[in-house]
Amino acid sequence: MIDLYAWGTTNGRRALIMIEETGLPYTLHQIDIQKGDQKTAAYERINPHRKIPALVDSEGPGGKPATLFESAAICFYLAEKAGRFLGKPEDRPNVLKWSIYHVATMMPTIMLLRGATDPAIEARCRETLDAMNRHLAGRDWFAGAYSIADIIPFTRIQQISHERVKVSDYPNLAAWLDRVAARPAVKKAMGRKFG
Ligand SMILES: N[C@@H](CCC(=O)N[C@@H](CS)C(=O)NCC(=O)O)C(=O)O
Repeated sequence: MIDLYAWGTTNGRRALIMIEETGLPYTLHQIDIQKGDQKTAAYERINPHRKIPALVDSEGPGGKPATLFESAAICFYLAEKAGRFLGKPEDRPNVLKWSIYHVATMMPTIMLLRGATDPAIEARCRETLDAMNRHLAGRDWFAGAYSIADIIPFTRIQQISHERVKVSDYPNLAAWLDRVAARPAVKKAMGRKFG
């Protein structure tokens, strides 16, 4: 049995998209971060950092329970468990490098954009979006077939809302966003109501 603890934020929906894509059965536990559900002693035992999402798999490797936090780690774990979305062996290095790029470089940069008026921050964000846009020229997905390298960045790119820095200025990235958004599992996860 898989228990997913989440709320309807970019990080929460990332895990939700991933589990919907795998088709694995799961139970969703809504952790209302506005109410402070993430700060209970019971939840703290699952994630000492008191953030969503988290996942508990009662049948982890070797039949033993596995507990995960960090949405990208949850994506890697579920992809491995389902045996999908990690790419063919020849695509694996690209799945790995783009997944880590999104977590370690793209996300911390794009997160600075919210309400930013500093031209240096805007320039850094444009540089990141431009790198992804150039990579996606002539490609449907980041690394071969649709994979976690597409699932991991989706919610972060989708929530960009800035007066001057716009995804629509990056046509390959915008087209990729539409392709991911059109997937049934993504629609289901994005449409899930919280609260
Ligand atoms: N890097 C973490 C970030 C987790 C995170 O910041 N979660 C936020 C919601 S998106 C949260 O739980 N906030 C509640 C709080 O800070 O108290 C991940 O990807 O899972």
